[in-house]
Order: sequence, then C-alpha cells, then structure tokens
Amino acid sequence: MKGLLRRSALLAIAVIGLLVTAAPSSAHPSIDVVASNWKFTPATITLYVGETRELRLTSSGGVHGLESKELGLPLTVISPGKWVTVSVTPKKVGTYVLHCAILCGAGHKNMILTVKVVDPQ
Ligand SMILES: [Cu+2]
Repeated sequence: MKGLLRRSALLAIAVIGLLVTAAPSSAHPSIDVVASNWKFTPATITLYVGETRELRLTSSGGVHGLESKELGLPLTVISPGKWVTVSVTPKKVGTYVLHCAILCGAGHKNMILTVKVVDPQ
C-alpha cells in the first residue's frame, strides 16, 4: 500500500512535470521556411483551419518572395540572411500551391511552397 502510494505520487509528479514543460511549446509553434535557389525548405507545410500560425521566412541564397490572396498572406520579400515573420490564419481546407513571388532566375518557375490546410482534430 505504501509502495503504491509512493508510485502514484511519483507518477503525479511526472505528469505535472510533463504538463509544465509541454505548455509553452504546445501552443502554436512558428514554422521556419528557408528559401534558396530554387526551392523552399521544407517544400510542404501543414496548417490548420482557423489556427493562426507564424511563418518565419529567410533565404540562404537569392531574393525570393511569397504571397497568397487565398491564404491572406501579403507579398513578403525574403532576403538572404534576414528573418521575416508573417501570420497566417487559413479559412478553408485545401492544398495551396504558392509560387515564388519574385522573379529570381532560371529555376524561378519551379520554386513552389505547398501549403496543406487541414481540419484541426
Ligand atoms: Cu525565388
């Protein structure tokens, strides 16, 4: 009985510890996307309907851009070595194909970020 109580107490402490450490990161972490010649990394990101997310964008080479009227994403210039943050709150489920918004050279037309918008569970 004593052992069981002690185990329960330890378990409770472990659970509380998990809750405390999980709390700050479980809210909506930002998503980092790195542009380069000529791709976005990652090439696909997933967002949830009605959930605001911050996209942190930077470039490791070349000036690029993102824009999506459907996602409410304003034209955002992505410059090498700088981080720019934009908030996006998708309103509709779907797969959005975002082309690089700034003419950036030979591979420009193949430079695509796919945004999958899904229902939150
Ligand atoms: Cu580009």
